[in-house]
Formats: sequence, C-alpha cells, structure tokens
Amino acid sequence: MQYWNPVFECMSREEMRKLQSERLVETVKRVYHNVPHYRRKMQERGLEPGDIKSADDLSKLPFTSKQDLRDTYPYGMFAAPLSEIVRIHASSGTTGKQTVVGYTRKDIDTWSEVMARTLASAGATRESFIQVAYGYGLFTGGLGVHYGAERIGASVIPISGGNTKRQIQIMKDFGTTLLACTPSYALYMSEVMEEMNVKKEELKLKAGVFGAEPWTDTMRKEIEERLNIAAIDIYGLSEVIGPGVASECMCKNGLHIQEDHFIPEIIDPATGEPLPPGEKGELVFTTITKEGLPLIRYRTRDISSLNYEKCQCGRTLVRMTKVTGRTDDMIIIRGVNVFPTQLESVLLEFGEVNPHYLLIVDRVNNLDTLEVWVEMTPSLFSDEVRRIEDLERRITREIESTIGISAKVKLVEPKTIERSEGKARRVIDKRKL
Ligand code: DLL
Repeated sequence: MQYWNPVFECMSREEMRKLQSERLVETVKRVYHNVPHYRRKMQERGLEPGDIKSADDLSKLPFTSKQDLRDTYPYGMFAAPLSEIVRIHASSGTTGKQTVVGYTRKDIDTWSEVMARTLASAGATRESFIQVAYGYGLFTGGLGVHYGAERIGASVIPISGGNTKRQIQIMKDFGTTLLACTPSYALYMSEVMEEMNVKKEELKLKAGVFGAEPWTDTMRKEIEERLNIAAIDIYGLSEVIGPGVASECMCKNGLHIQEDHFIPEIIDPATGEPLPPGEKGELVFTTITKEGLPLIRYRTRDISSLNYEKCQCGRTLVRMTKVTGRTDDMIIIRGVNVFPTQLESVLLEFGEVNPHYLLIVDRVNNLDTLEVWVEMTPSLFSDEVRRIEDLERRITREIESTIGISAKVKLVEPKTIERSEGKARRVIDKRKL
C-alpha cells in the first residue's frame, strides 16, 4: 500500500481534529479581516473570529454558495492581494456567469501535494508515465493532475483532451502507465482502440484516475475490463481547489478526503442542518489552508455521505461515498426523483447494450415523458428486429421495477450517441429549453 504523506494520511482522528481546529481558527480570522462579504455575513449572525475556537464551532458559520461567488465576480471573495495571485482558473458552469478562482503560490503547492497523494494512491511512482488527457486551460483537470504528477517525479505526458487516435498512439508508443481523464472519455478511448486494432495487451497501462463527472461501479467494471486497468475515482471542484479534494485508494471503497486541507460536512439540502455520518445529503467543504480563495462551508450540491472508519489501506482520512449526482441534476419525472446514474446502473446490467446513453425528458399534454436512448452492441444490431424489441421491453420493465417510472426505451445503432472528450452530457431536458 502506498502513501505519499503518511503523517497526514494516517494521522489519528484526535490529532486530525486538533489540526483542523487550529487551521479553521486561522482561516476564519483571514476571511473576516480580508473579505468584506464574509465579514458582513458573520456580523449579521453576531459572530466575531474569537467565537470560533475549534472545528466543533463550524456549524455556527454561514454557508457559501455559488451565487455568492457570482455576486462578487470576478475577484470579490479573494482573501489575498491580487499581486499574490499566481494562477486563475474558472469553473465549467453551464448557466450564468463563470466562477473565478485564484491561487497563491502556497495554494499551488497545496494543490500539488493533494494531487500527489491522489496519484500515489492509484499506484503512481517516479517510474510512472502519466498521460494527462483532462483538458488544460481554465478547467482545473489538466494542470491539477500535471502538478501532482510532477511533484511525484513521474514523467508527465501533457496531451490534454481530444485527438483520440493520437492519444492511443502515444499511449502505446510512450508506454503510458497511468491515464487521467473523465470516465466517459476513457470509455470512448477504449472504443477507438478497437477501431485502430490496438489490443489492451499492447499497452503498459496499469491504472486510470477518472473523475469530474458522476459514474457508477458498473461503468467502472466496463472500463477496467476494456482497458485491463484499475479504475480509480477522483473528485474535486474548482471552488475548493480542483481535482485532489478526495480520491479512492486501491480498496475502491469510498474516496478519502484530504481532511488536513478541507473539512467536509453533510447537510440536509432543504434545511441546512448537519447530518450524522452515514447519512446521505449535500456535501459541504470548508477550506482550512487556502490563501487566495478560502471558502467557508461551501455548498457543493453534490450528494454523498461520510464514513469515519479506518480503511483497510491504513488511511484514517474520512471517506465519502461515490458522488451519485448533484441536487441540481436530479430529474423529476412525474414527481419521482431520478438521477442519471440510477438509469446507468440499470442499463449496464444488460450485456447486449453498450455504455453510451442519453436521457431525453419532455412534457407532452402536461405529462412528463422520459425517453432512454441506449446503443446496442454491433451483434445485436445485426440481429432480428424481434430480438431488439424484446430487449427494449425487458429494459423498460427493469427501469419500471427498480426506479418506479415508465420510460420509453429506444435501442439505437452503435456509435450514434455523441462521444465526449470531457464531461459527458447525459440529459436533454426539453422542458427547460
Ligand atoms: O471537475 C475538477 C476535477 C477535475 C475533478 C478532474 C476530478 C478530475 P469543476 O469543473 O468545478 O471541477 O466541476 C466540479 O464536477 O461539483 C461534481 O458535481 C462533479 N465531479 C467532479 N468529480 C466527480 C466525481 C472538476 N469523481 C463538479 N464523481 C463537482 C462525480 C464529480 N462527480
């Protein structure tokens, strides 16, 4: 088992709590004195920095939302002078203004550290060749992984996203051992590999660090088989730092949160009340070492739960369950709440379909409708219509019995659903167009 920094990764719970408390106290002072927005919000609650004495006082503090970042666009929430900011990224928000995030030199150092831990927990060493196929640019994926890989001393291949045939050629010729990209792009790469007649045995690939979008364990199995690798889930968001907030170890049983830098909470999204370990709710983070853009109780809208038990890998860092969706990508069909990942799990249980799907939601005569498009395997496609219709019926039944909604399932020809080189788009909600 491999740690990058066992002092923090395997620290006792008491020591961790103490460290978090000290760092939280400093962060609260920093934002109170440097960020008018936080000073005002704390004053509204009658709070002064001295009222926050330990991590137990966290719930006294106000939440921060994406809207707060938009209202203070672009730099209003920065807690360091702009002359100290050495890097700017922006989140990939689809609606409204982008949110802008800034890093001081120390923040970049912290980010490299947490990303080094992430990559090491997926088996990376100085000997690794890490192909970074996350996009470089304002998106945090590319440069985030890049700096972590350099910190380890691995050989970085900074190819960025896109140009899939070239990705495969390079993976083969350069002897890539670890691939970093979104899970949907990894799947697409495996498909292009087949087209190019490149066999997985010809590659040196051992593992992949996949994230930036929700994916199921069934999807993991699919990727692991197709590429013959360990597929590791990595999580993060630009506002908190980028990738590196949390990642799985080889046990693949929850993502370890880098708690010496980010304190997690789970809250009830409706009431804002903190929930106990094990309960599912909205994930909230407080950054406790950041200088450029420290955030207090940032509401991620991601749904997860926390597990404080020590992991078999020896790490004591709390684990979050795989993020199954966001409070805002839940689709409500005739009153039933559905996450795209729930449908993904059902679909991928059927061997005759490929893991490419699209959900189309509409409203016809005041009634919500859901169409599920999923690609058939080439062998099914060349089969009789009767078999195809039979499969459509079986999938429809399975969706109805496991999720409780009726959907129209449409098996489409192989390679008709758009492939993604970054974050996949799974839902078209025509009700919102
Ligand atoms: O996606 C950072 C990142 C890059 C993470 C590369 C992992 C790998 P944003 O563009 O700000 O940052 O989007 C953050 O993406 O709130 C989640 O909803 C979603 N997300 C990120 N990682 C995962 C994951 C990057 N492993 C938003 N599972 C987050 C599910 C994820 N959702």
